[in-house]
Amino acid sequence: MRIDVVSIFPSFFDVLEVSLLGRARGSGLLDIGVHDLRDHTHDRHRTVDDTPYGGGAGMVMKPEPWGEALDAAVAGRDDRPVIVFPSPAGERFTQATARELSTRSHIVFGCGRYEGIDERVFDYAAELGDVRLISLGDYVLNGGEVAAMAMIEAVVRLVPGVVGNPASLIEESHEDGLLEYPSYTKPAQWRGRAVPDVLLSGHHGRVAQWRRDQQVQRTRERRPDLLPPE
Ligand code: 6GU
Repeated sequence: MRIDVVSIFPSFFDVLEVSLLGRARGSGLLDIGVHDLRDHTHDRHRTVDDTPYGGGAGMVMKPEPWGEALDAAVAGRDDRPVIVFPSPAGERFTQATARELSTRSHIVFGCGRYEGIDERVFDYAAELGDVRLISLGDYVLNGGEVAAMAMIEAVVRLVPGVVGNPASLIEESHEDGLLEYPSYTKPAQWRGRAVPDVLLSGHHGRVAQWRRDQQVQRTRERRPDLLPPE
């Protein structure tokens, strides 16, 4: 998988060198390019934004640097990319979105500031790839960088070979529509707190039933919106 990121804060993405993603990059499963939007400006001040036509608060990102940066992000490739613009005004990002994106060979993330990018950029981007505006949730971040990072991690760990044990991908929260069951390890007693007896019983059927019950109970308490209406 190839990922290109366009941002005015390219150093945010230095952290992609470490951990799971760093290993994926080292192993050749993942190739990431980070592009500084300001490298595609041509004025002395490297200007990326301007006041909005029609007035109003805040600044809007200018189209010309975005056009050049997106051209650079797709240059030399013959596969049609998906171009993701992280935006609080987008569709919600879910595990299903992550699964879909994990099947693509090339993803471009265009990280704008939350006030917005000139609307014509999205229209132009649709000539280069399949455009998606995607939001992490109903709250506002200053820019798309942190959101893109979260999406990259959620997507890349689903690429075959990136997570060492594929079984750990199947049992986790949101893959079966329920929250994860609680986990315990040794010691069996810790600071007056015991591990539930059923987990020490060695009875696989009862363990499985208990875990399923815990998943349903937790989901009902914490995320009733995930359950079918009663
Ligand atoms: Cl994707 N971007 C911004 N700027 N804020 C957000 C978001 C994205 N998702 C939730 N809040």
